[in-house]
Amino acid sequence: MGTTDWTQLWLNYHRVYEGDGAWNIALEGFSDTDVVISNAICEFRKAIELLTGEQVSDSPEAGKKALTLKIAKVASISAEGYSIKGSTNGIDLSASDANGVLYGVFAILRLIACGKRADEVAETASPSNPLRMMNHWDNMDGSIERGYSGNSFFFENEEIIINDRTRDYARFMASIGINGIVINNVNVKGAASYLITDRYFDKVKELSDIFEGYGIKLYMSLNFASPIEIGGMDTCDPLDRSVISWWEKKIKEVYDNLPHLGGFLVKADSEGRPGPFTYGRTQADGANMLADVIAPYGGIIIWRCFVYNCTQDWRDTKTDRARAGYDYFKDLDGAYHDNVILQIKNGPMDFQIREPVSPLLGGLTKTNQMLEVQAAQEYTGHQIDLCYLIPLFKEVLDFHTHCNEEKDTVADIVSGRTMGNNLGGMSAVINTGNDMNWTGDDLAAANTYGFGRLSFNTELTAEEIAREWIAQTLNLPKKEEDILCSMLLRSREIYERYTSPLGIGWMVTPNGHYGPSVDGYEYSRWGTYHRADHLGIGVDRTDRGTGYAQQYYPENAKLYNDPNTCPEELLLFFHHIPYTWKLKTGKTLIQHIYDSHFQGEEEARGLAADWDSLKDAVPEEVYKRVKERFDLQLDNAREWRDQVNSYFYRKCGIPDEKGRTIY
Ligand code: GCW
Repeated sequence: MGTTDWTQLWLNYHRVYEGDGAWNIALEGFSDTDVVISNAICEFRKAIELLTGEQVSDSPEAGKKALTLKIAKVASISAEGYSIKGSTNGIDLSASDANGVLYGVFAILRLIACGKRADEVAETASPSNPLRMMNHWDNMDGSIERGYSGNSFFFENEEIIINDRTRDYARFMASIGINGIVINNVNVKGAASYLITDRYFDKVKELSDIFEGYGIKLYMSLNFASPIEIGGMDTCDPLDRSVISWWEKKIKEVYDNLPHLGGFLVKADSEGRPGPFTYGRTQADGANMLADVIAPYGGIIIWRCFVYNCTQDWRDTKTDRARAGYDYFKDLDGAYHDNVILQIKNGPMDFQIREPVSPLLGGLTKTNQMLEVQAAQEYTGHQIDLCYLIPLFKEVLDFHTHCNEEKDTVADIVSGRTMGNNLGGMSAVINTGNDMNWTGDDLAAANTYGFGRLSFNTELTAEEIAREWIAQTLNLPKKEEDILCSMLLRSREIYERYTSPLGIGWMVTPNGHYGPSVDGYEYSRWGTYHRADHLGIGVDRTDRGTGYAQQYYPENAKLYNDPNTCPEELLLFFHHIPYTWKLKTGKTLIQHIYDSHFQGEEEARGLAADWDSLKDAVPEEVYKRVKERFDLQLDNAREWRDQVNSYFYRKCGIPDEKGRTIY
């Protein structure tokens, strides 16, 4: 494999054992004229030689054991699923479609890279979710909103970039089961509005074809105000006949040029983005108009529920940003057309290190839903601080909404199992960029990898995913793998300890969202955050306060409404609690704040020390890059510890029982 000036991430095929075979490929029911099949075979050919020294050849060297990768079409296997079984004769791979073959080949390679011999591989799987998507917040000028890994590898100077790196990116995404990619920022501005015009059709088509070769559909974020911004009209009212006919003409033109386009992602009436509210229309009016126009082409509209009043007055104690998504979208449940999916952030606020699960997930019972999470570490350390987010994603997926007797978890809902619908899934705001290691911090690639694997198989544990990622990326001996795996699994709660407590987020520098600023957002138009006073901290979201807790089904509403039953990690999200309140540990709340911040900073130092212990086990350049970030993380943890502890000590005057220095 030629060297490139970017890493191969988890497709970093390393020698696992010296094989004695020579491989041939046998196809039954599939043809390598299908580009997906051809790419799958090409991947196997390249990887098996690196992994075992064995070659794929029609004329095997003498003395080599003949091995066959038999790829057979079996109609009974679910869509995009596969069944693989190794034996002394080679490997049998069965699938019912080309994506299943591709995912089956990557599964074979993953199992071998993780230590199996070819004759030992065995796995049967089909995707947990119909849609498994990455959302790029990439801008046409090459910048990335909330991007911490360099610039966009899709866009530069308002042009679309297509090169070998593009193909590698498609390979990486296919290897983790991603089947949909939104290439541009949901804040569609300037040139991005023209992605649906002949200014960009050729390049978008070229990009779409590369994705198609890896079983991935290309999607674009759409400017709801396109009729105005590129159509020269004076309205984008979704019920205006002239607007509808503009979209009918435009979408026909788009699909004439981009026949395989998956559809559009839409952020409307949110943070200054245009939308149906401007014309007194509902979110369903907006989504359904676009959905009807795109339906003849098999396209879908993914409509984001991140709608809230971002000009609210912080003094208004009844307006609660956490309520907004449910308040705006619950009443329209069932009003959306079949090719609309509502994309819902995991929490009611905005990708904080800890939030309750959005009550809209499962609150909607007659509408297609997708879960949106953020792999980009906007509020969780900017890919400087280590924060393995898969445990957070798992918590959300496993959350019981009580929307249904037996299939009521978020994983059930977004997979379609709860409602029996076939449009749903998971999206991640991706954390990649054109840094040579793709993700800023090499260890942040565990989040990219983990989201993909989890969206394909929601039963995987955070530890299983971590170990898979480590084995394929760094191929460490067991002892060192255990150390790195433990670091990943501890990192989310360590970050939470020095930046929270107990469900309070947002004490972060405004706009940049890295580093502490306890009151940075507290008196802003963006919402209600910690409401700390000299007696206590937290927001009363019970039926005596903002009433947010009542947006959940009764079982959860009751649990959250009472501070004695509310899960302690969310206590201050739902309640205003006195500093002298005794937690389950027997500690007062204020002592917990002091202890958790001292502990968090100590544990961050523990992460850095663990990484130092791996110095001789990982490539030198990887060690150095990650070490630099741990040095920064330690500064950050200390800053958080001291600013948060000092803030609350000065607020309440209650000293630290352990007499530690608080400024
Ligand atoms: O978290 C906020 C971010 C914005 C982002 C917005 C959204 C793309 O600060 O940068 O805009 O959420 O999710 O739309």
